[in-house]
Amino acid sequence: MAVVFSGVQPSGTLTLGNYLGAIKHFVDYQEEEESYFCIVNQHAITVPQDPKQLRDNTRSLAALYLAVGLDPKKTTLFVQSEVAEHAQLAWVMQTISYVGELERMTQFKEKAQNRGESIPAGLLTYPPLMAADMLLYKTTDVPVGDDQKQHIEITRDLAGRFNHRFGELFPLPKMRTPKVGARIMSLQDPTKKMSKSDANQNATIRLLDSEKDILKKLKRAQTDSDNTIRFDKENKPGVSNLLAIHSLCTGKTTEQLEQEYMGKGYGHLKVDTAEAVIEILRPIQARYNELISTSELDLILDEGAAKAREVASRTMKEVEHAMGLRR
Ligand code: AQP
Repeated sequence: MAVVFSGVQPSGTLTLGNYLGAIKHFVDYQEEEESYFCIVNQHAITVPQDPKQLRDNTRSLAALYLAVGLDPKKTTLFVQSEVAEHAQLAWVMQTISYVGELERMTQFKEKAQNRGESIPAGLLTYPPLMAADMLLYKTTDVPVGDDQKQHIEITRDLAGRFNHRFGELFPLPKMRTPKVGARIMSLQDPTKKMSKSDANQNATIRLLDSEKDILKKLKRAQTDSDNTIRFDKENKPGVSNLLAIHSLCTGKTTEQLEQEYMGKGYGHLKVDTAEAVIEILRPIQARYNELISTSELDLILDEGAAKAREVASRTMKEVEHAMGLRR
């Protein structure tokens, strides 16, 4: 039986990258027998967060999950910190993780940069927490963008290590990335992924941006000086990123777009890409605005946490039995 799990950090308003690379696809996966979509707020606190902002972002992310089409009748939507077993299993996973393998993680190296003596230990132990998230539900499939490859690999290593030492308990989860859109790039530096915590506001399109802002940001997107519209990630990363976004929002292939824009300037591509993004986001924003201040949102999250707890506490008992932590 397939069990699907994925999470998003409430570390800022979601970007078009989070949407096209991950949550857009969650809607298809909710048709599987069992699926869990989590707001991973304990991951978010591995870097400093303002408490009020974190609370607001958590609520906002829950409303966005629903606005893109997740249906609480089909799937379990919940907040990580409301299911205590995540932190419990994360501790167990830390005890079987090696400092060396955690220090080699790209995300750790990037986020720990320039912090001198003040690197939060949670940045290092982020992967065992992420492994716990998936393993608690005996997850088989994880829909994520391709920046998460290393995290899925280490989860598989930890699951295998646990099974080897304490007996077969966890399936090894498989990563599921979309063929196109697995990595949407920054609009200001197209060699870097679009990221919700990017300080440069022009680098990201956020799912709640106004139409005016979307147009402005796309008009300012970095391209190149060669003025031909061609999909070539290596040599033309900015133009290729625009073509990928356009293609994902309209359903046209990048080859069709190359034909359509032959002989036209970058300005045309930018404006049309903005229109395509606005079209995709319009119904999501409308639904979001209906949901954000309703108590229905809290009810859904309460019920989701209760459902998740049932499964998570069962797994945690099995883990503790296997390890000799229960009398
Ligand atoms: N640029 C991207 N293109 C495609 N997919 C992406 N994802 C993130 N950025 C892109 C996917 O979105 C999901 C949720 O990500 P996350 O919240 O767990 O954290 P992240 O990957 O670290 O995303 P951000 O936006 O870069 O957050 P910050 O800035 O807080 O670190 C994941 O499935 C991810 O692959």
